[in-house]
Amino acid sequence: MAEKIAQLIVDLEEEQTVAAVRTALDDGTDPLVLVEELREGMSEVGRRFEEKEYYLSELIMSAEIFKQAIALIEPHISGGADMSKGAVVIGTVQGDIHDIGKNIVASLLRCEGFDVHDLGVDVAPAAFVDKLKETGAPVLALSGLLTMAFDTMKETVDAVAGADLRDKVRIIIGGGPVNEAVVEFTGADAFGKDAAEAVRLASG
Ligand code: B12
Repeated sequence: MAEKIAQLIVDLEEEQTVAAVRTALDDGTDPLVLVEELREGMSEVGRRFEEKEYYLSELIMSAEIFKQAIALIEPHISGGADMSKGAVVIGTVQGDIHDIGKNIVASLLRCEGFDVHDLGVDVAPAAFVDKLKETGAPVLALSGLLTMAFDTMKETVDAVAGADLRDKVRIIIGGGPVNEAVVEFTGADAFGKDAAEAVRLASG
């Protein structure tokens, strides 16, 4: 079953993907297995885009299907969470609107008991700082997939420092091209390759 869901999203079968996710949830399938399936499907869509087998319209379509599917799954993974692990502020940095990976990270953090404040996409450095002040969150998670996002990640880290919060907030970053060099460039504390690493890093 699960394998079929990844293939359905790759084939851009909107109704069938949503129906298959619904059925799997009703059958008691672990929601995290379904999230992983969707992620695999999106990775394949990304690969096809890069190989020029798919165009922008297919990307947008797959992202739309992903959003509908994750909206069905999310209540099943956040419902029982006790939020005892502390607060995390998360968002995609300014100038970047990619949010599929960020949403997976937010979902898994919620599932693991974090109180997640998701600011969405194209988030200005000042908005991250305001949310950190409001919530007192000790962890800031920044996502970005565009190379130009590295600059805004750095600006965001600088803004946190400028607000005298740097020693109180652990800043973790991620998104397709992010690596150790980006950690150094931005002044963040660490980067994670996937949502499981995000959970590990947020746990300190
Ligand atoms: C889907 C997609 C889109 C969708 C986005 C839909 C959405 N709602 O997100 C749409 C079609 C809208 C889009 C638009 C654009 N895109 Co685009 N897009 C992609 C694509 C194919 C897949 C990205 C994706 O969702 N991957 C799947 C997720 C699950 O992976 P992920 O994001 O990396 O997240 C995982 C990890 O990185 C990690 N993670 C993520 N965030 C965080 C945060 C923390 C703290 C941690 C620890 C971990 C973590 O965990 C996640 C789960 O495992 C990539 C190509 C690719 N193969 O990556 C191009 C890509 C990122 N896009 C690209 C471009 C250029 C654009 C556009 C500028 C295109 C255009 N000409 O208009 C616009 C961007 C406009 C903007 N201002 O942002 C380029 C970027 C090139 C660059 N180096 O800058 C890429 C690489 C494609 C390419 N090869 O050219 N895109």
